[in-house]
Amino acid sequence: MATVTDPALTGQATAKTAEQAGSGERVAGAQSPEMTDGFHLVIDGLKLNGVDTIFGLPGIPITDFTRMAQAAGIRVISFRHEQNAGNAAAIAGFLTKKPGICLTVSAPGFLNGLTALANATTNCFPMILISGSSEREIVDLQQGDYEEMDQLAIARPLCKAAFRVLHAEDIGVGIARAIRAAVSGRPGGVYLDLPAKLFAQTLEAEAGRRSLIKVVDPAPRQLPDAEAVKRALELLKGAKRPLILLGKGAAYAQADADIRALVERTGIPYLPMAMAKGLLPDTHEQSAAAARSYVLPEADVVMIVGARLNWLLSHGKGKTWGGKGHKDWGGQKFIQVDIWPQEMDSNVRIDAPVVGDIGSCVCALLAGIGDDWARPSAEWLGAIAERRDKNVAKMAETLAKDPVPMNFHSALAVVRDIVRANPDAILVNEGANALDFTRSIVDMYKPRKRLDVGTWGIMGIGMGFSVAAAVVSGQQVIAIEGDSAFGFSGMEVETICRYRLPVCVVVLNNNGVYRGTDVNPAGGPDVAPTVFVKGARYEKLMEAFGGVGAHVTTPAELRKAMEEAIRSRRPTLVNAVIDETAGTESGRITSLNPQSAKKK
Ligand SMILES: Cc1ncc(C[n+]2csc(CCOP(=O)(O)OP(=O)(O)O)c2C)c(N)n1
Ligand SMILES: [Mg+2]
Repeated sequence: MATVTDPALTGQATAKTAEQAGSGERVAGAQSPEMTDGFHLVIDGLKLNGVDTIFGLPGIPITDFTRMAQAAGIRVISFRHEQNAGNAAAIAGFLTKKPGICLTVSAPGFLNGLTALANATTNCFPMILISGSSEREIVDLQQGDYEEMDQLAIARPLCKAAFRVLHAEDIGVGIARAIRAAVSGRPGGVYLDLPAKLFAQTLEAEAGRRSLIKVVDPAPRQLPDAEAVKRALELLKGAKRPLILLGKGAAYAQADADIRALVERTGIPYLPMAMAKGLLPDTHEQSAAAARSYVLPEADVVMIVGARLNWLLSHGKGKTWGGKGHKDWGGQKFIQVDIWPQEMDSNVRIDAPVVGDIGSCVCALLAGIGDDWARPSAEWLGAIAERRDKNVAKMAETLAKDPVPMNFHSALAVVRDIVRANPDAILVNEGANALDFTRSIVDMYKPRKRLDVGTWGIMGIGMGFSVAAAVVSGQQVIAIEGDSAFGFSGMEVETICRYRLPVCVVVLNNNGVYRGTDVNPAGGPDVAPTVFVKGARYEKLMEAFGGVGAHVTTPAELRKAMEEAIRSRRPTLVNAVIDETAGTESGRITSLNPQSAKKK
């Protein structure tokens, strides 16, 4: 007898007969070959490669796909906007070293997901954006199909690789190529285009099974050259004022113990980039974070591990690094550890490039360091400690104040305590002042616990990152959000409530972008472009979907609301009203705003 159960509903992805697959005439049961189709081959191909979660948003042509994937045991997390699903996939990729999958409909859904794909590529997060698309021949002749768009061409310049599958027989190869492209070498975003017609194509199940590929060793280790390691260690050994810079590539590598050993066995002071915070606890005695403006120009040899000398590090030159003018180099020599050879010399000369995956490189460096490495001079360490202690004491004084109204510092002093008491919680952070103050005030204690706006300083990652962090880790998530930043993805509080995720969102509400005090220079009825509705009740958004809302105006109230959120693990939004005059333009990057030549 032919199988009559709908495979989609039994969780068995490939159990179709020719008649179910729509081959027309009823075939004599025993002889009819088991059939499969594009839907099931994609699901089987993903499952074969360990994909257990898809972040997406249904619609033509992928609605049935989401149902079948769920029936087949894949967790399908459905969002309210594709950009948030894309951001979720990207950060799932960062946290797990496996490509995060985002699934969208054609044209507008695809475009909504594309910002996240481009952002993932910029940040070296492995993700695959899978979008349904319209019919090739109609798109190519521009005959006006439903949601017509040449998606592959549009995606290609914005991601690491882009593929399209036209035949069911090629689904296995398409998925394998997408996975390899996303996670091997320098990770990034990959686009996989699946035209509507592909899903319904049928194939004999056995042939389908044989066409799938389980990718062997998707991110092969890349061992550094022994000469390169030797060159780097010689340079480091000769340093008088060495410094180590850790980037999010180092966090991604999941080589936590070796990275810590490298820092501790050399005794070299280190600076963590924002998402590398917690690789070693921020309270570590070798952290030079509180003396950043001293160590960057003063260091003579800097070893960069999984970070890039981009704008976030002032391109490795200019005044920040002790150069006279903004294009002038300081006197440092650089060792750079990175998987991508072309990263070297991107901004300044790299004297000792070490190319390979971070884990292998750090391992090789450790082997070369041995046990008798001479620690940096007491003079260098002492000078750093002096500045650090002074800055820490100054900050402690500011944090101890209890101004009315509450400001960034007094609110974040509470968040700092809560994170210290819950070091496994994942902190998501976006905004301008809300970002900068959180990064400098809130210490992280464990690797990959701080997720933020990354290389682009992009707003809108908040709720997508929060959902994914909770889903893939099961840990409590604390999202510290500027009120503007929150607005970019705020509707996903419904998603947080729907999946009952342990996410505590804290909106640092200063009534606007940077602050809430700007006035309309023309004096008309419109408020200034940076100003929002005063006293907005963001907490009610969470309440609307069954979560917990809290409106707080003091540090004590904030502490109570956050503690309760963490104790209950219920979706919570704390609307923390802070002084609307407290922020500065663009936070710490005011200087990037162009100045008008015309006098005001
Ligand atoms: C996608 C995107 N759009 C716009 C911006 C510009 N931008 C930078 S920070 C920010 C919001 C700052 O306000 P808020 O989140 O309330 O933080 P605050 O400084 O007030 O604490 C905006 C709109 C951006 N970085 N990304
Ligand atoms: Mg604000």
